[in-house]
Amino acid sequence: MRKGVMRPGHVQIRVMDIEEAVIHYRDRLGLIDVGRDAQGRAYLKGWTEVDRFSVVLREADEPGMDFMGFKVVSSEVLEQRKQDLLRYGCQVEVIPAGELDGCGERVRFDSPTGHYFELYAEKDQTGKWGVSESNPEAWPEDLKGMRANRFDHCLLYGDDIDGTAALLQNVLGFQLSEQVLDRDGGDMRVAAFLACSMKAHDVALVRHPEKGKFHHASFYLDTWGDVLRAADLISMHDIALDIGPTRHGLTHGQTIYFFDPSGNRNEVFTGGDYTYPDHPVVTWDAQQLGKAIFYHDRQLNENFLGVVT
Ligand code: M3P
Ligand code: FE
Repeated sequence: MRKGVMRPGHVQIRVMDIEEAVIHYRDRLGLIDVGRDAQGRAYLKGWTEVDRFSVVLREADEPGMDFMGFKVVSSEVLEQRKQDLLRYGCQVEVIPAGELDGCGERVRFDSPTGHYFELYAEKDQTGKWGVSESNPEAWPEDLKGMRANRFDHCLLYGDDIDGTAALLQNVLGFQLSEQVLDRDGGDMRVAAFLACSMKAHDVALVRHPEKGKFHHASFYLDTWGDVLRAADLISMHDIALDIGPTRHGLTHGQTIYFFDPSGNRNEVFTGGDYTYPDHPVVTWDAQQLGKAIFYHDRQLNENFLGVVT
């Protein structure tokens, strides 16, 4: 049952050189640069996103993800979910409005995999970028690079993925859309894909010995042609390619993965399945993991599975 959690609203990513990172996320991914804050963090968004920002880059000594934030439908829901999180036993920290420029109060909580998530109800609504709210044209003409249209999901690596999945499902109303089970390992779940919306997933978890690891942040493109065009841009700009263009078995999206200059993995993708509340959980066997991850190659790739920030 849904509990008023609407969508992934932001991710704060650690980068080692903020200027290089802004060039990558703005000019290669094609996100809109919405400015810097007093701490020097850079704010960006996909052009179709109605709120002020969705990606925050923070300069740090090592790459990775600081936190992922979800927008809830109202301040009342924010308060209710905060109480639920406290009752569930999470460590909850309330971060005052304005700590992120243009964002209201945030309720930050930890999770069994060591990732930090946040909920918030308010963020400045600046509207889609480059198109009007009345009689909007199809797209703005002056987008850069891959023309990513929204921040879509994160994939996170950590140890107790059952614990984090249970927290997201039981307290925040996420639905398990897909999973990978190791049939030889007593049906141990090795991956969980979770949706708070109708999408294939809004966050995904993969079992991994270390806590709090970041596998990728993903951005949505319009067409398979745009995924191929992203591959061209990756070559043109000598960006470190991970895998693709290809299709996932899991969620069936058409995808390509690459790295930002600090080594954080990015995905751009299109298509993919959808999740209604009555959909059964789709289950892949770990023996078929190659095909589940890369539907065409059907080969496991050590780099893809092993490199996380
Ligand atoms: C995706 C996606 C695994 C799968 C990744 C899938 C196991 O990133 O967007 O569907 O790493
Ligand atoms: Fe992904």
